[in-house]
Amino acid sequence: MKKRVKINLSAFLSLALAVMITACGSGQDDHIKTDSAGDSAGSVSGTTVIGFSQLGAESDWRSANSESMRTAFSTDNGYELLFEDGQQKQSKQITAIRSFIQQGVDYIVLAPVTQDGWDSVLQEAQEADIPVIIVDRMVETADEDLFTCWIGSDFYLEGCKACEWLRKYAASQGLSGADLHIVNIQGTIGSSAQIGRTAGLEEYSEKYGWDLREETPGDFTQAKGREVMTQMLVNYNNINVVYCENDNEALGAIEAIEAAGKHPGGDIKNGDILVLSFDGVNETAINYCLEGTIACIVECNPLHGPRVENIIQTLKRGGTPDKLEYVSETLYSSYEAVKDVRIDSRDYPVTLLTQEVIDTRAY
Ligand code: GYE
Repeated sequence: MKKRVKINLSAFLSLALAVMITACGSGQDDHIKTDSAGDSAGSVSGTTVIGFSQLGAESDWRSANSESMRTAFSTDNGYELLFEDGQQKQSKQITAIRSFIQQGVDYIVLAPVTQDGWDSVLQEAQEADIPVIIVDRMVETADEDLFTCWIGSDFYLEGCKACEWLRKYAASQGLSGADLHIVNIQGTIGSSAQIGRTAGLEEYSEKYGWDLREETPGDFTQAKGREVMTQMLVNYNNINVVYCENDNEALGAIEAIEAAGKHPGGDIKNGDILVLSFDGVNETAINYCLEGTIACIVECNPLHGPRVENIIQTLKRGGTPDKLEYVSETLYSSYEAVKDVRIDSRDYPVTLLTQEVIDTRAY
C-alpha cells in the first residue's frame, strides 16, 4: 500500500522519529502516517489506527455491532480504535471521516446510515491513500473503486425469506394472498437494510396479490414502531400481518397491538395479528419468538468485528479481500408449519426456536 506523506519540517522530524522507533520496535514498516499538519495518528509503535464511523445507536443490533467492533479492535489486539457515533446523520459521518483523514489513520471503516451521497468523501480518502472498508449497510457509488470492500448482509434476500415464510405459513392455514392485510413498519429510509427488506415485501405483495395497506418508516426504533403501529391500527381495522423491519420496531408494534386490545400471534383466522421481524439480537424479541408472539424472525448477524479485522489483516499482508462479502444467516420460528423456504432454487432451513437454541447462540 502506497501512503502519501506531505513533507514539511515538523512532518519530516516526526517521520524520522517514527522510523527510528519503529526500526527498534516491531520491525513493521506500515504504521507511519503523517497528516498535512505534521501530526501523526498512525502510530509509531506497531499499533494500527482504525477510524470507525458507526452510524448510530438506534437498536440492539447496533449495540451488538459496536461491541463486536470494539472487541476486535482492542488495544490488546494491537489497535487504536477511533470510534465516532454518527447519531443517524450522514453529515456527522462525513465530518468523522474527514477528521480520520486529517489524523492520518491507517484504515477507515464506515457503517453508512444511508446508501447514497458518499462519493466526495470517499474520493478524499482515496486521495489520501487510506483504504475504506464498508460494513453492514452498503454504499451506492459512481465508481466501485472508491471503497476497498464491503461486508454485511443480503437485505433483499432477508426480505424474501420473511415473505416466503409468510407465503407458506398462510397457505398452511388455508389463507389466500388476498386474505393477507399487511402493514410495513420500515427502517430508516434510504438505508440498504430498509431498501432491501421493503423491496422483498413489495415484490411478494405484487406477485401473490397480498393487500399491502401501508408502508411507513419506524426508524428502526421501538418508540417509533409503537407510534406508527398505533396509528395504523386506527387507520385500518383489518390488519392481520405487521412486517417490522427490525426487532425493536416489532417490540413497539406489539405494545401498540396489545394496547388496542388485539393479540399478536399466528392464529390469523381467529383475529391474531401476525408479527414478522428481522435481527434476532434483542433478548425480549427472541423470547417473544420462542413463545409465538413474533411468528418469524429473519436473522441479521451483527458480529462483524472479527470479519473486518480479518479483512484488515489481509490488506496488511498485501492481499486482496473479496470486494463484496455476504454473511450467511438463518430464520427463526417456533411454528412448525414452515420447515424451510426456497428462494431462487435454494433452500434455507428455518431454525425451530427452542430454549436450547437461544442458550447456544453467539448473541
Ligand atoms: O437490522 C437494525 C439496525 O443495518 C442491519 O440497522 C442493520 C439494521 C438492523 O438498526 O436493527
